[in-house]
Amino acid sequence: FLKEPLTASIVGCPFSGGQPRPGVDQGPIHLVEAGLIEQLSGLGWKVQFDGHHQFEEINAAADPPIGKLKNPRLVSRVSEAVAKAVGGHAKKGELPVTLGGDHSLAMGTISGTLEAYPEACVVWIDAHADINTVETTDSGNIHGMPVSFLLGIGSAVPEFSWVKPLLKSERIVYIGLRDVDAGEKRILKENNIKAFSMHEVDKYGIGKVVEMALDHVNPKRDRPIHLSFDVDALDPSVAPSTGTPVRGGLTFREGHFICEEIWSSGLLVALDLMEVNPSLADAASVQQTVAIGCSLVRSALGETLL
Ligand code: B3U
Ligand code: MN
Ligand code: MN
Repeated sequence: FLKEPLTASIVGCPFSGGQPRPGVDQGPIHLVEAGLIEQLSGLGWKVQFDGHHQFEEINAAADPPIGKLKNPRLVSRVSEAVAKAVGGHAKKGELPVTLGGDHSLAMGTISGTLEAYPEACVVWIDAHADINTVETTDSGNIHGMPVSFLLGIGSAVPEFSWVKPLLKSERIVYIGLRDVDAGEKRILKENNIKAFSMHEVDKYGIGKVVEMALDHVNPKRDRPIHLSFDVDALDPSVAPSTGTPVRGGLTFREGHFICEEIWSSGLLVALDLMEVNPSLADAASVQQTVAIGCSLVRSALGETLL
């Protein structure tokens, strides 16, 4: 699906409005400062990056909650802008690589991908399901909700009417889950959404889990793949600098293996690397998390394959 010369378009999204902890907006800045652009060029990619998105002008001065949802107007406008950016790159046959920022941005990235590739499927790597609806959210943090908006489940919020329910429940699969709210478990069940929790990773091993995940969303291996990677899917000992770390996550190799398998499928059309928060944890942990973020992106773009 990608055009030659292989081009990665970096969509830097310094945004934190989908959750309450400041600092996640600095994630993309740290990833780029750590040398990600040069590293991808070094792999032979043409890399486009003309600075991080500036969301300041999208300043929702008065943005009171809508129901429980926090910063709804801001999150909506920012993710709409991201959808346009990602969709534009994807339509040109480039690979959009979105650096978060919090995971509410995936409402934008996946909308953009589905605009360009309606038949695409989503592989969502996360400790969390991020599928709360207006009805089920307890926190009101929209980074815990993007999947429900993309599926069009739960009651509609007029502010988010630009998000088209283009994602079918059989076209998304999760790997890494271990902190899923009761309401989310019900939604996953009711909508028959396939999810491989850490329990399945332990039981079958990551190789089998990735194979089963792709068999589900992409049985003929002919659909474009959007990989949305929340760094909190990794164990906190591996990636400590993130807003909501949960024990018992993916190892360094399991995380990389997922990226390598998706790359070797030849079907990757969009990548998100989300929730790196450099203001949480000590300097060494920040450096470790940023380095792993870069390394996951490189793996998804073909580094580790011989
Ligand atoms: N499910 C909870 C917690 C959460 C979701 N995503 C993250 N945390 N990172 C919620 O707030 O919806
Ligand atoms: Mn997430
Ligand atoms: Mn998460």
